[in-house]
Amino acid sequence: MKIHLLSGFLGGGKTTAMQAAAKALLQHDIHTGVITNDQGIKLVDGDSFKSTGIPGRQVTGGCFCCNFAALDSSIQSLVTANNTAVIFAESVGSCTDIVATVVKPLLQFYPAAQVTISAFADVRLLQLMLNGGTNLFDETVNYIYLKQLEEAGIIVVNKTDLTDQTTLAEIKVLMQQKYPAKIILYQNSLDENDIRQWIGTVNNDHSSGSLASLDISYDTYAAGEAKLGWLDQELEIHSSDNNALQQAEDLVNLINKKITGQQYAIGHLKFLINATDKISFTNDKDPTVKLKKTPSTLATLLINARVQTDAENILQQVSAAIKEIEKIYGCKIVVCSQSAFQPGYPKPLYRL
Ligand SMILES: Nc1nc2c(ncn2[C@@H]2O[C@H](COP(=O)(O)OP(=O)(O)O)[C@@H](O)[C@H]2O)c(=O)[nH]1
Ligand SMILES: [Mg+2]
Repeated sequence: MKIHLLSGFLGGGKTTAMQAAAKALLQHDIHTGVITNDQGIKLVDGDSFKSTGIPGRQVTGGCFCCNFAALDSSIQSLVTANNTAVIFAESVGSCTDIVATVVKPLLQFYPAAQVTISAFADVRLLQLMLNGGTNLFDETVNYIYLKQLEEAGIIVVNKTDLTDQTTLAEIKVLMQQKYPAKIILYQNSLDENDIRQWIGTVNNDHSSGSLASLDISYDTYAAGEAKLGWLDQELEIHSSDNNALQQAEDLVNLINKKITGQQYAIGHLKFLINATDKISFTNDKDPTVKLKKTPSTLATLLINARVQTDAENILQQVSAAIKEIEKIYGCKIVVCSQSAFQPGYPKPLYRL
């Protein structure tokens, strides 16, 4: 069995890459599955995987390290149900210390398994981090970001299509200086050839047994996680004029506008409409989104927001956006479930 872990900060492109890789392997009849992970419970990524047909499990309510038993049972469940030979498992984007708390325990539980760890980094945020950190995020959040890169055997500098050749050349020099011993890939995860190259790289990587556990301050790590607010909300939009999808689209764009308007740094802001259409905003100035719309009296919307501010502040912005859309359109928006919190102090089950 192969277990390929994906780590790296929120919005780096983990889900995109693992979905593309799983799809590619399944097309070659290789039994592949994915495991998603989050501090929340209602997840855009987990739900959107259901509509892709890729066998998947979710570890919710905390990171892999604090929920190792749930990760283990997800692995076993995939193997029992689908005879899975290759598993991609994506850890929460605010989580680090994966080598000590996940890779090493996995190697003990599954000594015959190949375990790899790839840290994904959005090239644009990476550029800021390499140039002395960014004041976009708190320095404790920057600490987590750099620890994620430090411990991984493979670093995927992702979204290379969103930068220019000169900047990329500068980043390559800086990365080579900072991480001379690591395998570094420069990748566009929307490109099948790049995904094939990443699959080839993880396939051939047998170095995880020699990866070192991090020297890390859990107090700083916990402080960084606590800077990020988490809001998950399930909504129903009831439209008497058959315009529910237009209202969902406007609501999504308005929430993004309000949160960026407050200058809160976005880890990720994800939406799932009618359990199938996924919309994602990260830290750059993402454009507004346009959906294909059919007349409909009802639309469902799942919101996952991971943003650097108190969860209460995110909730306030979302609630204000809901009220505005209701007023403009005369529609009714019902909050079906809601969870707003800051992640707690990380308490790994194992640390080796
Ligand atoms: N242009 C571009 N966009 C990407 C790439 N990889 C991911 N994305 C987008 O970046 C956003 C965040 O990606 P996601 O996979 O959800 O990141 P995660 O939080 O690390 O799982 C999504 O809108 C993706 O479509 C890439 O290589 N190029
Ligand atoms: Mg993800």
